[in-house]
Amino acid sequence: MHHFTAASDVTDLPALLAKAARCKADPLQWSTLGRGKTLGLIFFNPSLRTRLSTQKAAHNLGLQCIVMNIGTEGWQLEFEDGAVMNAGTAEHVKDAAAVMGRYCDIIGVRSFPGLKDREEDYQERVLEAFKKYAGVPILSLESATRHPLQSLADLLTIEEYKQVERPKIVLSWAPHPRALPQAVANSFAEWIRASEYDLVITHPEGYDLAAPFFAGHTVTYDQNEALKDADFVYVKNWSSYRQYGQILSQDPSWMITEEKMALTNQGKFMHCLPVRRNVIVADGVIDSADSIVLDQAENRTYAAQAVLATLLGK
Ligand code: AN0
Ligand code: CP
Repeated sequence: MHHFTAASDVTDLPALLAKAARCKADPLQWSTLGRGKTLGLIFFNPSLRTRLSTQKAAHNLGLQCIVMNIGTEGWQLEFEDGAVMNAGTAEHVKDAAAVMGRYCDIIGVRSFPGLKDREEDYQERVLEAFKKYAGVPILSLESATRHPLQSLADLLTIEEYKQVERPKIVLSWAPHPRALPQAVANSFAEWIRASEYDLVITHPEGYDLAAPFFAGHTVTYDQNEALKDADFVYVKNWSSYRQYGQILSQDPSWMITEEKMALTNQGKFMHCLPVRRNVIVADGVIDSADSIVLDQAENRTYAAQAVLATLLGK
């Protein structure tokens, strides 16, 4: 594995999950693996979990970490090849990424989509530029279209809680007042496929994910039908892919309530956080014994640790 930006970067997913579980069982077992090496984490967007869990994972491996809020504290970057830079942008990503590659052995990048230009977002312009110019492995901290560290932690959590070999896993859209990326939902669907589980995706009309992400999964506009007998209910808002970046529905009946969870097989409630309480999910659900959101957040550390260890050659 050279970069970690999508499920397809992983050659042996069961082995990576096993490695994450080993990291959780004994977090300091490879505490000198990263000695003398530097992980750079750069953020074009806010973060709580990704920022803290990835730093904690680095600490557990003896890896030094430097963090920069590049979106607010860095020079405004140019991404256009051959641009005449006589306007707003102060530095070309060609130079910025190459410089960071001289300071860091691995670079983590968080870069959300603009949600205006679908082609530009789905080409992963920022992530691809860092891959091209940094000269070191690139770790996605959530890109325009994917959030692989989240998905790996989600899978680890499902492995911990599943009671049958092939649990019923549901991904449900829920309402949100702002336009959010499709990245978490895309990635969850992609990683569930990579682990050869079945997935039922439910959302209102117009919210279909891009075809490569929902391919092979069941899609229904009937949320109650989807929730029936579910073992895991993964909830997330995303904006429309088809009418790109738009909010087509704020229908409050899609919020996950105790009544809806009663349709499931005492299903576990999952969300990547941050979550808007009583918009996405009722307090009674997220605060219930069947909510595993804190386990997901905790597992972010061990997902990141397994990935960093792999990038360091372990
Ligand atoms: C982001 C998103 O939906 O992609 C980050 C989630 C981990 N969420 C928000 O912006 C609220
Ligand atoms: N789940 C997640 O990635 O959270 P942050 O945006 O706070 O990092």
